[in-house]
Parts: sequence; structure tokens; C-alpha cells
Amino acid sequence: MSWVGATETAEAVVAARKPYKLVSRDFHPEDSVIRVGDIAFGSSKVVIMSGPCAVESRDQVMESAAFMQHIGVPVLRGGAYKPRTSPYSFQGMAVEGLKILAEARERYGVLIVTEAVDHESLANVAEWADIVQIGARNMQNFELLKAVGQCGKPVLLKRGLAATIDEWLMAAEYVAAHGNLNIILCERGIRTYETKTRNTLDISAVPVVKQLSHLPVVIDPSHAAGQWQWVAPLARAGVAAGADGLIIEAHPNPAEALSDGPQSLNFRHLEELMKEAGQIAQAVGRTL
Ligand SMILES: [Mn+2]
Repeated sequence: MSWVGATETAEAVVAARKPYKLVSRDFHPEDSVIRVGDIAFGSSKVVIMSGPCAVESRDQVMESAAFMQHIGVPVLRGGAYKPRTSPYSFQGMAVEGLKILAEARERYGVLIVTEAVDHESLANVAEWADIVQIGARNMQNFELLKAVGQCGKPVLLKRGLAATIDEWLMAAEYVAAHGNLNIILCERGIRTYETKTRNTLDISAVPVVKQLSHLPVVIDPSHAAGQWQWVAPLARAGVAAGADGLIIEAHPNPAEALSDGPQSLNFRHLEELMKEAGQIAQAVGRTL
């Protein structure tokens, strides 16, 4: 057997072992560009998404949306359904929260990304939001992933906190196999033996996933860090590593946030981070 033949055989063996198809680069060699409104994930522009962890009130959302518009953040985040570790923590405003987010879109021209936690909330989120988020804890909720495949909206699929890259891509494959290839992958930190940070941001996931898959990858430095002081350095690293976007928690008054206050940036720090991320993007041949 020639060396060329041996290499081809080895590649065929590796390809056969790859459990995902639709989300694989083998299936679609070019980068996928996911268009939402007038923005695109996976283009030369790095997409910034920001806003509070949770929708807490109409005033809080309007203040946040106005600031995002002011500094040029095109996508507002904010959870109306909150899968909290404790059943005694704030659980979210549900449909009322979704309506507030939709009103913010009308008034300030921002797109909305928000999480669905089950079939019922998925129907509501798909109706009111622009991007459906599937959180880390639901990454392997396969029945929900099948429904997301048919929901008609782009999906932001977070990596599970104990999921390997292959498991994460298999979760994306579920969504794709059920009809939705508008998938944005989101690395948000994985659980390791380190306890100083809330999770360990797996920066290597960006180049690895980009080699394995054609889908865009964004970084969530907030849930990885768990502390606002570490969010900007991780965000900068994400852009430098080639991430197609960032999703960052920011709150008008982090000290009073009902959810994830310690890791939320105030608006002044978010504005500083936008400038820094813009410079890093330029250094790697991209823009914000
Ligand atoms: Mn949060």
C-alpha cells in the first residue's frame, strides 16, 4: 500500500468514527453564516450580545436596551425563564418578560436572545425572540433539541458544563437533523477541578470546533468567570482565538441584580470592553 493510500484509509477511518454529519465540516466545507435580522454570525464581524442575566422589570430592560443601542451592541440578552440551581432563587418573569424584551426590540432596534427551558417555554420564546437560547443544563435534553429543530428560529446552543466537544456537536446534530441548521455554538466554561473560577473557559474549543464544524462559535466569558473582574480578559482572549461573537452579562446596577450579579459588568465596564474587543478584532482581521 502506498503512503497516499495509507493516509486516505486513515482519513476514512477517522471520518467513519465521527458521529455527527450535518454539522461537520466534511458535509459543508465553507463557514456557515447565520443571518439574524441585519447581523450575521460567522462573518468577518464579531457579534456582541449583552444584557442582564434575568429580565427583572420593564425599567431594567428598557435601560439596558437603550444603553446597548447607544454603544452599538446589536443583540440584547435577558432570561425570562431561569433554570436556577436553587428552587428558592428568582425563577423569571416568563411570558411577561418576553413581552418586555419584544417591546425593547421595537423601541431600540436590538435583536433578542433568550432562553427556552422546556417545550412550553420554547413555543413562547420562538414566538417573541429572534434567537432561542438552549442553556448548558439542557444541552442533552434530546426531546427539547428535537423541538428546537422545528422551532423556526436560530438557536444559540450552549455547551453543557460537563460535555465533551463531541457531545456538544452531537447535541447540535440533533437540532440540525430535525430541520434547523441555524445553530450558533456557545462555549461557556466547563467544570474542572479548579474552584476559583465558576467554570473553566475552554478557549481551545474555539479552534477545535472551527476545524470540526462549519458552525459559528461564540464565547460566554461571564458564566465561565463567575466574577466580573475576569470577564474582560476572557472576552478579549475569545476574540483573539477567533470566536464569532461574545455574550456578556451586564446590568444597570449589578449589586442589585436578582441573578448572577457578581459576574455582571456595569455599563461603564461594558463600554470599555467593547473598545478593547474592537481593537483585538482588528488585530485578527475582523471588526465588531
Ligand atoms: Mn446568568
